[in-house]
Amino acid sequence: MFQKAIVRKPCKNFAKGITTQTLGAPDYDTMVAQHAAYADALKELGLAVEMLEAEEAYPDAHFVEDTAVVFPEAAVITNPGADARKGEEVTIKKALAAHRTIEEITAPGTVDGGDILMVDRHFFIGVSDRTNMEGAAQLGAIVEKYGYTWATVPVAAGLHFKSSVNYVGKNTLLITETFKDRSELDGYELMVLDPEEEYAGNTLLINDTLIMPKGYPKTRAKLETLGLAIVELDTSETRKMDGGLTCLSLRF
Ligand code: CIR
Repeated sequence: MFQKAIVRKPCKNFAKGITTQTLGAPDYDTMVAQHAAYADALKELGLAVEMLEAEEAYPDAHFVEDTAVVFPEAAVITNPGADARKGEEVTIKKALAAHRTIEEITAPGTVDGGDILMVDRHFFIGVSDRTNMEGAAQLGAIVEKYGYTWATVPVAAGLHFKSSVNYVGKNTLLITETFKDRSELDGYELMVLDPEEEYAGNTLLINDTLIMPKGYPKTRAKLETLGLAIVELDTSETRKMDGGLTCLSLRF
């Protein structure tokens, strides 16, 4: 069960972050409102939410998920894969040190938390443009010390592994078609997204509730078969910057 979350207010500069999307310029006031609604949703699900100050020097710093991998025994501070994002982890390390033993990924290893999916005592480690093999091996060695298993998975599409694969409870992974024949996912039920709704793959399981992006009815219908509560949130501005629901928080 998650009890806490760390989030960070988007900075005024957030539209200068990295993006591959061509959905237009995001609006700051709308982003702040959507971000506040996200924090409120986590609070309504019983989490104590710590909202860090905005970081004007780091336009992507509200995507806190990429800067750490947190599990019950420790928090691994990452070395983010994009040069413009290196340094975001400094304030995250301070915040997490109050809650967990700190471990760290060091250069030349790089890891973005968006590539890391923990399911029970297993870590999927996506190897992507942001997470390299060296970073994956460092993270694997750390989690192994604490008794977890791990496997790397190549990220052939999308920014991060969790852009395409997420755990939605009931032994089920919500995945894009690209991942449907990957042996690393054997042992799980696979719920394959409609190609038009791949963005909704980034659905976030908080205890027994699924938080999904608003406006993906085919995915909602599939998720309803799991029998869990579902909350929809508007993520329009986050999406313009290549982000989704998982990226906006660290849960533990
Ligand atoms: C980036 O390209 O790094 C940000 N604009 C988006 C990061 C999204 N993070 C995530 O999916 N975990």
